[in-house]
Amino acid sequence: MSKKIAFCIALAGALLAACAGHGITGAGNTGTFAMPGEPDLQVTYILPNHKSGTVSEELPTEGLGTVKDPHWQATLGGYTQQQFSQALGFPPETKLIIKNISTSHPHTLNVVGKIAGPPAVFPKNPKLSTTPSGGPLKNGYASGIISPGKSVTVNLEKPGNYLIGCAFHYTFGMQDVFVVAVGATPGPQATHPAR
Ligand SMILES: [Cu+2]
Repeated sequence: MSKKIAFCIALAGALLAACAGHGITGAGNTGTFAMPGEPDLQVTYILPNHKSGTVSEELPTEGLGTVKDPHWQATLGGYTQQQFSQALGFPPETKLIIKNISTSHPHTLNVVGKIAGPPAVFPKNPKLSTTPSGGPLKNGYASGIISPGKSVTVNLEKPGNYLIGCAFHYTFGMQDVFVVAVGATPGPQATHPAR
């Protein structure tokens, strides 16, 4: 066996060990380790990215519309993962892109609260920050101001039902439910955009 082949086998084994040791709950997907018997050789590994998804946002009156969601027993609007406003659903460990599809208004995505289940009752006047909170989607998360056409990325980690809204347009109908759960799917869409 040539030295090169032996090295490759060792590398593959080390990578497998690193992958197996990584588990499915880790937040990071890169790391460094030393090769056995080769203390000067550092190997950096990059595991495949987590699943990704995209949420688009804009005012209901800009085109997304509003939907009376029968499951959540609430009027939802301003956010979609398909075409028109809907409750959002993604599995944990999703790398989520939040895209402002408006051509003229800045928007945000803030987590207003966490609920056990329906009905979704939105607080009247929550204090919603326009300063980015950083960190994963959780109670108190704030995307910060997203300019028209721009995006921010957030990781989904903890399962839950989150009430979300826009810091600028919460009272203009930008209120939604965001479900993070294994097998979560989006809710029914607004049937036509409000203009
Ligand atoms: Cu907004």
